[in-house]
Amino acid sequence: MQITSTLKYSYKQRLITMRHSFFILLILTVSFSFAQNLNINPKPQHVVIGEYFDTPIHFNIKQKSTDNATEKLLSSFFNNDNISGSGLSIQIGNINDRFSKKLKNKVPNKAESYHINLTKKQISVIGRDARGIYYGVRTLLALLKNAVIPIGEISDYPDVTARGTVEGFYGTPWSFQHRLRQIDFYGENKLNTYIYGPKDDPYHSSPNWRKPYPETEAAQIKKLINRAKLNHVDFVWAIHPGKDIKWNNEDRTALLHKFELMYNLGVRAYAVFFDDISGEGTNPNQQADLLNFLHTEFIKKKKDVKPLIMCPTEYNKGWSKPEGGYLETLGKQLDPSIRIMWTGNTVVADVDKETMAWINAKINRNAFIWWNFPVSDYVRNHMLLGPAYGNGKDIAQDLSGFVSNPMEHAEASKIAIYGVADYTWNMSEYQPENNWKKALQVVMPKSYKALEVFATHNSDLGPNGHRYRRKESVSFAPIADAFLKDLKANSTIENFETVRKEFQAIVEASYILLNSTDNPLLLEEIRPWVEQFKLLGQSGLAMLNMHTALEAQQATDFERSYNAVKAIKTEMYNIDRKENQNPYQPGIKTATLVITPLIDKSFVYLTQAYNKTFSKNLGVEANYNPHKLFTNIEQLKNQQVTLRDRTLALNPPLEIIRLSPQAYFGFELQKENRVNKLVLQLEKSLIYNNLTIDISTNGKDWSVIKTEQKDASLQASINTMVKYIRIKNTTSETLSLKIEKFTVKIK
Ligand code: LOG
Repeated sequence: MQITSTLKYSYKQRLITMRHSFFILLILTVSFSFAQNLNINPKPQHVVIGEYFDTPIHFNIKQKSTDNATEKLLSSFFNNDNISGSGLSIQIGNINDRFSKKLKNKVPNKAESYHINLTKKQISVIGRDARGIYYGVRTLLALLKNAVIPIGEISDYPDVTARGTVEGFYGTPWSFQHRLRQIDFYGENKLNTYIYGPKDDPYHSSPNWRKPYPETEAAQIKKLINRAKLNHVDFVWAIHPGKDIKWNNEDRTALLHKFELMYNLGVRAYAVFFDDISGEGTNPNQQADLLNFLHTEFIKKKKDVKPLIMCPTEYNKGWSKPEGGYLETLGKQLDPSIRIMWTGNTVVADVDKETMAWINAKINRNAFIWWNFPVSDYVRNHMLLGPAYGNGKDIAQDLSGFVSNPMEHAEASKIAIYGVADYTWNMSEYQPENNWKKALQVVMPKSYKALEVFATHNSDLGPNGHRYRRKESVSFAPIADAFLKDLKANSTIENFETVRKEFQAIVEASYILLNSTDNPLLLEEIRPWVEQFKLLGQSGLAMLNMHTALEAQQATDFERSYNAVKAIKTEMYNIDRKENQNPYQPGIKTATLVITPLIDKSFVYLTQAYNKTFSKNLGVEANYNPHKLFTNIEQLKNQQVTLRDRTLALNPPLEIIRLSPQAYFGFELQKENRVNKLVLQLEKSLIYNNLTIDISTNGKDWSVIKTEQKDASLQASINTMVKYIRIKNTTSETLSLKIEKFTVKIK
């Protein structure tokens, strides 16, 4: 009996369990697919929803404990047209408000969290704190924009405490208008941090960090802070005093005074950056001392100011001196509340569990990640429009913050920032590609398909000093490979039509973008690249015509298409010489990883095949740079050199370069060449006397040449045949230098 009943029981139990799990499975499937379609960025942590009902026209809103920001947000949606006493009841408030009594246990016990309960009769939005309410309302409004509302619940909170951006790049700082748009975008996507630290704002860095902002700039900062408040974004004002700071009372007071001035403008969160400096300012004991002073004399006294954030001088593992000391000193001495930034294993890097374990152990706290993506200040001729990917999805517990350093192109940077919002909110579920596709729709609601074609082929950086690369043209790459293989094997090109369609798509997408109206500011930023992209597509089509003509043995057709490719290349060259003429990486490069090499290689191959068949001698010269960098400095090894109008230039690195004794950098020419004027310009001219300029024809026997100091630069008139030319540290000490310009003229 006993046994039977157990059996019966367990059978029944099993049935129940089976039914139960079927039910759960159903809910999961529904909620999963629905959560996918909820179209909420960042993706909420927990969503359980079943069926849904039509979104009503009228709502009856009751709000408690909402702040200014939330009220303003609500009034952007609810107005006299859709508010009515008989409408769908919506209650909004925090865990202490009476209406939330039954539901408050469902609000996750985390900062900035919220819970939304949705029934046909009523929607409740409960936030743990003011920001939680605000985020709950953000989610609510996203739901109400759809034609149907789900029944169920959403419990949500961010994984990372501080999430956002650091405007920390070199180059033209964002405009006031762009900054306003950025801050709104952060609010929309639940990012809570904007660190203001553009390297080229004179009042952020030396020597003007001591001075107050002029009236216009001050007024704008005030407005930005107000806008940030309305979006629940912390406006963190950063100062970069390390280039010329003196460790004395006068400068300490000057810093405190500047903090006070910024406080008066409304700043309630501060950062101090010591990156990319040399000399006095790099001393960790002094840095810690100063920050602790600011902590006690300012942060603690004010009471309404957030903990300090600092960027160390050794801000990545590659630069932390092997003998150690710097980071450990900060770790030990800095007040535990002060957050320390970190870019990872190198300047530009993606971070993972190991990265975090290494740095966190050194600094006795969780590092605050400064992610150098999509910043393009060291590859200014490229547009970085690909997905934000590569960081570990298991490091949420190891961070005190995560901010992205974007491009000087604010609007274009939103594509990556949209991803950062999702990644930092719900890390383990982050899907870079899906997120990226949604981001394209957000920045260009109408022309997003054209933008996708463009962005697909404009994401890599090309070779660069930081060795950071991104995937590009991912699904097209194997097609391009197969095309070239068939072409070279002289066999039928299987992918011909697919390649033609891609070139066609490139041309069409470019026309659509160039004439799009859905985001004029974005178009303004990308326009020269799109023009270049259009021409590239057209050159691809002409290249294919060369192939068709060759197959058909049509010499006239072949030569016309050949000339067309060359003419289009000339047009592209002209754009490259006209647009975006910055002194670092001037010009406009597009689709450099897959499409451009495909066209260039095919062009050469087809021309050679034609020359052979028709005994002709059409040129295939590509205009590439045959000269190389010549150095024994690891930090510089991947830095690129550019040849323009017979001037060979080292692309100036943005960071401080360390030259140990005997270290050198210079050029190796393709062959012996008459070389003329050499110019070396460093940020600090004091150390020119410690350097020699040597030349050689074989790389073994060197002669030192005469130099002169002129216009704050070191110059030499060489006027002789050389193959190697180098700048060398002849002292017995390591020199730190910031190279602003290094060029030689080649005859
Ligand atoms: C600078 C930053 C610059 C970035 C990329 C940090 C902490 N500092 O090499 O201003 O935008 O790299 O070039 C940096 O990353 N120096």
